[in-house]
Amino acid sequence: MSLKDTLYQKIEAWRPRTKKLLKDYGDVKIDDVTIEQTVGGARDIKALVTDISYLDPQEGIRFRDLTIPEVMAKLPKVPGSEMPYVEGHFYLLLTGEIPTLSEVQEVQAEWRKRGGLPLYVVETLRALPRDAHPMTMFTAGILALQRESQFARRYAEGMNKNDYWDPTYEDAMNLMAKLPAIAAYVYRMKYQADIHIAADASLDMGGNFARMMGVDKPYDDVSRMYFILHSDHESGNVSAHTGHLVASSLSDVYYAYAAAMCGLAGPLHGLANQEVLKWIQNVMKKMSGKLPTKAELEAFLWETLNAGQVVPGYGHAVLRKTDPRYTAQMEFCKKHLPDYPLFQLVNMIYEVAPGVLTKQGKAKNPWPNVDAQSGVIQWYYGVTEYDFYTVLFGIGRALGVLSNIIWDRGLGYSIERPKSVTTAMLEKWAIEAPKP
Ligand code: HAX
Repeated sequence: MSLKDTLYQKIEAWRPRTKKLLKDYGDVKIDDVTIEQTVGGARDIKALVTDISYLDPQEGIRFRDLTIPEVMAKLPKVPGSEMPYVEGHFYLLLTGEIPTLSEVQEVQAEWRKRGGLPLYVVETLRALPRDAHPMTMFTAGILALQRESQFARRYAEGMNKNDYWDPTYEDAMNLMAKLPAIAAYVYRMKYQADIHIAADASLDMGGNFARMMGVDKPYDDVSRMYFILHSDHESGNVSAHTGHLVASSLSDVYYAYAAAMCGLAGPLHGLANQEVLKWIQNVMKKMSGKLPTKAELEAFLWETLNAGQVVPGYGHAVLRKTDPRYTAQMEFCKKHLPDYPLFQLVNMIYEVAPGVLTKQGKAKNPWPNVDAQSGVIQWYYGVTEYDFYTVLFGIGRALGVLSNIIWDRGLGYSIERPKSVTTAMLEKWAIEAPKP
């Protein structure tokens, strides 16, 4: 059965579960909310539903109930490669099932068919000044594609609610197929003398991306790993939540994903991967290229904290241990670039930074997140233009955000509209609350 038919069966089977929860148990309480949560970024409030991934503070991410090592072991691998097909991971996120090789190949064929960039998208990218940030270019390319939206067209014609998922799926597949080409175009236009490399129809997504970037093996595997690791982190992070929120007004996935990318471009979220490399390069510059000692590194970390800045790549709103996405990349580095000085420096930061952050006593989680490790791998394979790194994150994140939006439309989730209150209301409730 095709991916679309499999998905439709699953959506149909799931709909009664959501309907029953709402109809029979809608008034069951699942959470209390404190003033700290309301003022402090809605932290931990259980206000979103997703079955695609779950983030446990101690264990880290599970995709469809599988840990990262389980996903890597179970998904079909590209022949001659260490890493699985990204296409297979998308199938898993969307359906909850490990695909067979032929199911993976079906996704690959679909993306190949849909992957070309219309000329007007290329012209949109070219119209931007060359010193525009790559995330601005990437987002502009996504937004320009909105004119292709089948959802917007069918909605304008008049569409039954039960059918929303169908053109959303089509839009998501088209967008997913084109993202690597938009990203590679931005990269080659901005940093590689504006010389472009065409896709090769025989390659999978990771292989094709490496080819269009112009980076040799094993960058194809680096890309596969990178896209899979960054794909989803449940629904509350800024990019996923933004995608869900914007799509909840029935904006199509082009609008929603462009908005998600505007959120990913923030330094407390996806831009942290470029900030990490910037921070490391700054240390190396101050050390005139030689590796710092642990004591010197500690002094650099305090310098950052005392300047009222954050240590990029450390801390997390949900996690309370080392991010398993950091660990997966560390294992890759241990295998492929164990003696690389930048990797050694990253390891040294891992030894020193948690102690410094703990001593400072502010961060609830002193451990590294995904962004602390990812740039080093890119740098090693020659992608040293670190302001491009968040674009790489943006390609991967689409796998999860788009899967979620398809399911949101399949299950008929409502327009999002949390309630705000005034400061005076909070003060009144604070005084009236029974003393503990
Ligand atoms: N360096 C310095 N201070 C930090 C810190 C860090 N790495 N992490 C947290 N803190 C500070 C916060 O700024 C906050 O300070 P104030 O009380 O002065 O506001 C305090 O510690 C408590 O914060 P928290 O509850 O531990 O963390 P939050 O949930 O508020 O924020 C962040 C989570 C990820 C934004 C935060 O840890 C941070 O800024 N980290 C550095 C940037 C970064 O690596 N971001 C990427 C996160 C992963 C991700 O989304 N990738 O895309």
